[in-house]
Amino acid sequence: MPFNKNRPRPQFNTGRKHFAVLLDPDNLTEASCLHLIALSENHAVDFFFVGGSLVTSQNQAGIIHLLKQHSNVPVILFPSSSQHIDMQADGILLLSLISGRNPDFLIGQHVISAPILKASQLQVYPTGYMLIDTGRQTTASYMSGTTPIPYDKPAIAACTAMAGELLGLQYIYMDGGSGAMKPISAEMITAVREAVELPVIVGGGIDTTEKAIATLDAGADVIVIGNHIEKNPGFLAEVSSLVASYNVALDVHR
Ligand code: 1GP
Repeated sequence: MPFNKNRPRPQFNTGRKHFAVLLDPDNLTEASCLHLIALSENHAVDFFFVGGSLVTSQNQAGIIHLLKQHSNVPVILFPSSSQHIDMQADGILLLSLISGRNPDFLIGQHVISAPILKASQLQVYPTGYMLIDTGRQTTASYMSGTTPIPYDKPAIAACTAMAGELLGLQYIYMDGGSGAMKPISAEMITAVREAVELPVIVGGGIDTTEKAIATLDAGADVIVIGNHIEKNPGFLAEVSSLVASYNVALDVHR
C-alpha cells in the first residue's frame, strides 16, 4: 500500500501495551482538543482514534486538522461509515462488524470505501469489530441495527474473534460502547486474548484506574478511553502512566 514517507507510520507493536484516546468530534471544542493535545505531549499517548457511531457535527475535519498541526501522535480514523474517511489522518480502522449480521457493516461500506482507500496514503487496519452488551443499548448497536454479544457469553466472543482471524482480519476491537455502564468483563477479554494471536483492542466504560488495570491484566493490547477523558482530562495522565508501567514490566521480563 502506498504510504507517504513523511508521515508517521503508526504501528501496534506486539508484546507491548498501547493507549488510544478516542476523540468524538461531537463532544470536542477547539479549546478542549488543544488541552488534550497539550496533555498528550507530557503523557504518552500511542494513538488518537477520531470518530464515533454517529457524528452529527461538521467538526471532524477541523479536529483532525488541529491534531495534525499540533501533535505527532498518529491519528487513526474510527469511522461509522464511508462518509467519514479523511485524508488528513494517518490511518483508518477498517471495521467489519463481525458481532452483527448486517451486511452493510460487514462488507457494504467497505466496497464503497475500497477505491478511495486504495488510492489514499492512509494506513489501513483491517479490524474485526465486536460490540458487547454492557447493560443498555448503545448508539453503535442501534445505528448498525445489530445485536451485541451477550455480556456473559465469552465463548461467543472467542469464536467470533477466531472467525475474524481465520477470515484474515488483523486486529480485534471489543467495544462495550462509549460511556458504557460497566466495561467488558475480564473473563471475556481473556477468552478472546487466548483464542487469537491478533492484537486485541478494548474500550467502553473504562472510567477508573482499577477498570483500566482489570482490562490490561485480562489481556487487552490496546486500551481505548474516550468519555471519561472528555469529562476528566487528568485521567489521560493516569492511564498513560499505568500503560508505561506495564511496558516497563514487560521489558524486564523479555
Ligand atoms: C467507545 O471504545 C470506545 O467506542 C471508548 O469508550 O467513551 O466509554 O471510553 P468510552
